[in-house]
Amino acid sequence: MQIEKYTVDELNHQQSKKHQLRFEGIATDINNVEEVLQKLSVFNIAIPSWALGTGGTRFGRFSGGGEPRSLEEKIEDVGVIHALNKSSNSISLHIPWDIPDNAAAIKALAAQNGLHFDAVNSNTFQDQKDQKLSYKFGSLHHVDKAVRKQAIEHNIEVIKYGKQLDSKALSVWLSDGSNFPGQLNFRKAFQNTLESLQEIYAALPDDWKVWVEYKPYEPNFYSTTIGDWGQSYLLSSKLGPKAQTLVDLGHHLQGTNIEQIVSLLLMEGKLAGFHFNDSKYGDDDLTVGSINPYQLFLIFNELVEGMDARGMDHATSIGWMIDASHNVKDPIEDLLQSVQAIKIAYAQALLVDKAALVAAQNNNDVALAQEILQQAYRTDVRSLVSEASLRNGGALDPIGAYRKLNIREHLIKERGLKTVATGL
Ligand SMILES: [Mn+2]
Repeated sequence: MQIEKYTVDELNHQQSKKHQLRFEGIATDINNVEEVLQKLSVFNIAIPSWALGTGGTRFGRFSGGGEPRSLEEKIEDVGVIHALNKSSNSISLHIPWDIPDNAAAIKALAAQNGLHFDAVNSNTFQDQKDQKLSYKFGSLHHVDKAVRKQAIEHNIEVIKYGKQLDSKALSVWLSDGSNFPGQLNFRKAFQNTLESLQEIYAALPDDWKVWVEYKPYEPNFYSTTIGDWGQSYLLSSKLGPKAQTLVDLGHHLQGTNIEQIVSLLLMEGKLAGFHFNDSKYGDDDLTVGSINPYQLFLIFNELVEGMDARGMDHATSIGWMIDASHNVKDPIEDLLQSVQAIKIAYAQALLVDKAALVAAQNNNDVALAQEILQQAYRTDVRSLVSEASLRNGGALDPIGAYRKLNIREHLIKERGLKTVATGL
């Protein structure tokens, strides 16, 4: 379904007095408010095609009504999100879950919704129907060269689909690892992975990147062949300038200082981008900002500082994407909440008084340094995010608008109550 802009404008109009008061309150406090608004309005976060259906666990899956039944309907759902928040102008496809049979038609549909295609994601962590060899014991690291070859060819095929859609990056996450000590020779597994990735790298177009994602455990519970940022960085360094490390917030052990990892990857020009989510225990795939919004802010503080230090464009020089999948929420509401949380953290990071922070650091004034960070973090920036959305033609309150416009009811009417999104 398409959202008529006048319906969003009407809702904005109803809330405009209250918004104006809040916005003016904060705007007078910020010296460079127009610059902050400009940065917020060009900042977009990609939506993965697998996040539009209700996720499941190994214990079960409880689908919601009106889930997208095809790639076309997934694109329409991202179109709904983007029409409301004007901050989700791209979609990231997972192959083979979402193979574009007719790339030209798919591209045209995306363009109608104001969307383009972000990174394409390969999948060698499952066996597909009619697949010749199994990935039970891994893919790019496999002891059998024939399995590695099959996985390499799959990745090259994913690049082919991505080229048809004007994607510019291949995102690789491997579940390759071992469940028990002795199962695997770590060095050989790493070398096999490197050699496989080198073949994939050779097939990348000149203006493409390959993003190497890491994860400490699950589905393997003793070792993962690309288990942390060091292993990913080692691979991406050996591969060359088109390879970079992808940080997924949920792919860290508890207590890991993710902001420090981000800072150093940025320093080395090796930060590919982000998969945003939140977690309490592990790779929980919870809504961004729902558990630890302060950590998200601290990460954005390093991102802004590090990108500015290298003269990078905040909006375009790094891949920004949500990677989450929920069991109980309406996926569109969850994604709207996630994008808002990201924009709030980004806005807060833009408010950090950098000169004062540098001075406090140079004076070893620990208390003042903390005050400066928390001054920004404790600022209620929601009206700034709303103002940026309003100026872009989006809703002041995207999730409120989604509910008031009864979009899920419309989708259920159109698609049925018992639909299951493909892929998950
Ligand atoms: Mn991820």
